[in-house]
Amino acid sequence: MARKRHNILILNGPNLNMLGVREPDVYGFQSLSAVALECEELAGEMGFTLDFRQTNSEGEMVTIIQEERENISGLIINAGAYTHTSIAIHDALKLLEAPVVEVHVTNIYKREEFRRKSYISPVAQGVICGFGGHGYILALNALRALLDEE
Ligand code: DHK
Repeated sequence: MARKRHNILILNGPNLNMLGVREPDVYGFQSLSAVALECEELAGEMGFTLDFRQTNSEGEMVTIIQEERENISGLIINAGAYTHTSIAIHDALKLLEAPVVEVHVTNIYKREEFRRKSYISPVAQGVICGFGGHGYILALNALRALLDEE
């Protein structure tokens, strides 16, 4: 029987469009478009359809999650600073049946105290942080393993 083609959404929040430029000593030199290219290549090899997005707006993140909730087999989310503040994104993620993988470029537990609280983690299958842009690749591999189990 033919395998189902999985649609994966990678959703990035505020300031992640500035990767490579913003605090490179903290976030590294890799741009978000370079991360997107690597993810697209791997997703293609895995047979996934990938939608890679970024927005600076909390409301738009909520709208995207609502709109995509029935289309996606998995979500990788880096909500940027909204990770630490957004009950709205937390609530939107509860709409999903698909697994959610939370990603952060940096190790949020090694930084300021206010970054240690995540509103995403309680509604995520797992969390990957501290591996730079490679975290998104790790997240795609994690999703593939989860979807293979289905
Ligand atoms: C990205 C941000 O923009 C911060 O606000 C978070 C996260 C950490 C990251 O490491 O990818 O605190």
